[in-house]
Amino acid sequence: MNKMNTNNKVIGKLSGVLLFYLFALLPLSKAQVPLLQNVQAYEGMSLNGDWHYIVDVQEEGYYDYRMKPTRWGFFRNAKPQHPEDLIEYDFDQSPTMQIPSDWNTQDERLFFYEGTVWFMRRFQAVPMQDYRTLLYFGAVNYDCHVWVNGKKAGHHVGGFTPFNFDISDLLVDGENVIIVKVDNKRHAEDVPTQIFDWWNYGGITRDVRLVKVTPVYLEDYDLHVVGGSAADAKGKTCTLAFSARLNKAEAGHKVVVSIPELKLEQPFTTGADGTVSGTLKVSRKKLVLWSPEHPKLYDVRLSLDTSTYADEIGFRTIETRDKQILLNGQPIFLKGISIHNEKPNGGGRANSAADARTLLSWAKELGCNFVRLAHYPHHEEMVREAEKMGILVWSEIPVYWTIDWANPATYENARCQLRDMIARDHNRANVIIWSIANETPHSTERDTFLGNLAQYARSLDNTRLISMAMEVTGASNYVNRLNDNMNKYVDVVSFNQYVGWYRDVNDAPKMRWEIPYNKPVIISEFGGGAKYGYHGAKNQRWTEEFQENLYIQNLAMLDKIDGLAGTTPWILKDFRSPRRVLPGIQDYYNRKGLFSDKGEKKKAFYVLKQWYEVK
Ligand code: GCB
Repeated sequence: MNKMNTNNKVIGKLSGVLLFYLFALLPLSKAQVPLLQNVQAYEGMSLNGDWHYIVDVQEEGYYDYRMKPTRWGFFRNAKPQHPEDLIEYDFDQSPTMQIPSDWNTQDERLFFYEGTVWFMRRFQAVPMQDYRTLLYFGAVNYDCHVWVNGKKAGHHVGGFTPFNFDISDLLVDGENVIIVKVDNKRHAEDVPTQIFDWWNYGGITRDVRLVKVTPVYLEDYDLHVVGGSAADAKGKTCTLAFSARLNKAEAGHKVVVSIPELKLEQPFTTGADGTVSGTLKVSRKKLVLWSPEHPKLYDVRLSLDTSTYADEIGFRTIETRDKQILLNGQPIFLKGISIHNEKPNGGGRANSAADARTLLSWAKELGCNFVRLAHYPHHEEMVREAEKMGILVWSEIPVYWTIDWANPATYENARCQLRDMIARDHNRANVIIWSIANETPHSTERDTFLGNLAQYARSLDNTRLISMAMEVTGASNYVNRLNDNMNKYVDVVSFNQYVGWYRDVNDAPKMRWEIPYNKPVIISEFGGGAKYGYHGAKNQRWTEEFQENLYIQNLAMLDKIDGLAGTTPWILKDFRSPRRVLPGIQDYYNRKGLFSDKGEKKKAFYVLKQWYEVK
């Protein structure tokens, strides 16, 4: 018996719960719809598991020999009908790969591969009146086309944000086939661009689900506590702001939000544009605010007409006052660490709550109350687990290094990634910073691009802080000046600096930092490489002692920065990068981790931990 038959049996059982609504005769459309808020609350069926795959180096399954998209592509999942038929592929005879995953660590032939791989799986569907079906992908890196039963469902670009298609009209009664073409080739106009310092893991890297929704559903909702808590603390009541949007502009739908523990329940009725908004009042004494020390989440029920969905939402305020960051009205020092979304043991994309818990528990052990999820939106579970563990989050889009600033399509790509990052996580109390870029070279085009992104982020969410990892533009006489036109758009001024690694560690005590903006400062990166277990003198590069000394010198230097409100050293764990080729030391790992790729602690870990203990 092949593996796909086994899967079909399991799915067949599950399909009893999932019945699909079919409009067999309606015209077929490409059906990407805005991201569904809190997909986890919906009934559905996981499409994780074994998918057949075909490696397609020349995109034989997509283009004809004149490089024109072909009607006869692999998405047809064709089978010979007659003995003489020529069909040069067969998904059912091709190997299977566990999804979600990156192909680089699943098939050793694909370790360095950057190109196209096709995936196929089947599932059973049974038609049912009154529901629609969304096909949801947590993330696919990088460019993907999706077909259901040979018909195009849609196309998506961007490797780290979720997306969903309404595939109701493409489903058939009985066996259905999904085919996904994934291409992770790099291009200068992409986001990220052609070069970046992390592994370009390809594939369907996050969960795939079928999601059952009513024809009119709650596409998005937001619930947060209003205002700075400094102001609220004086009053007797707090205000919670609620807003929601249906997938259709229809008036007269009843939306009820309730928080049983606070005995709050409030109905709203949608206007002609299909939205609602309003406030709920709660006694200040009763409302327990979310904080790292007490990461309180409330069970929240949201109902639309006759359906009810559950979420867990925390309430906190975040604001800046001069050079301070205030959480719930109180100054906070952000004891952070940068993290890549890579598995804790060895490489590979992290793709589960268990991976997230391990990485975050290491950050906790270090004494962190904050993590920088670099350089792209991480798995949703990283954010959710961090929220439960009381860890604040900086979340970022991969506008990294030298983006094609003047290209409108590149801007549109970055804008969509920003939109979907915010769409997914804007109800998570622990997310306090949206970061729009990392180490970008100064130019007028870049300022326009990033200025527009910053304004767009604020228009989507004005309840959080905006930042980006900047660079100091050079030091003369040991004076480092931060001079970036983007200063006016950000709430928090952040920059990366590598004294001790890309310049001499002995410069550290002499360094002065001039940051001419009355805003809090985060050092979003510093650090240096060490190979775990390699010991020697403190001036011997790659030893743990070298890295330890670098941390000692840097922390003493940072302590002198006026307005320092936090730091996220680079980085929690050694991570794979094609730029790091030194044999015997790097072996394709960036070795700046405080933990090795296998999770062993290096000496510098204890230096930072001690510093955080007294911060
Ligand atoms: C940086 C980048 C980061 C690199 C790091 C390094 O400034 O932001 O992505 O991995 O330096 O190790 O050089």
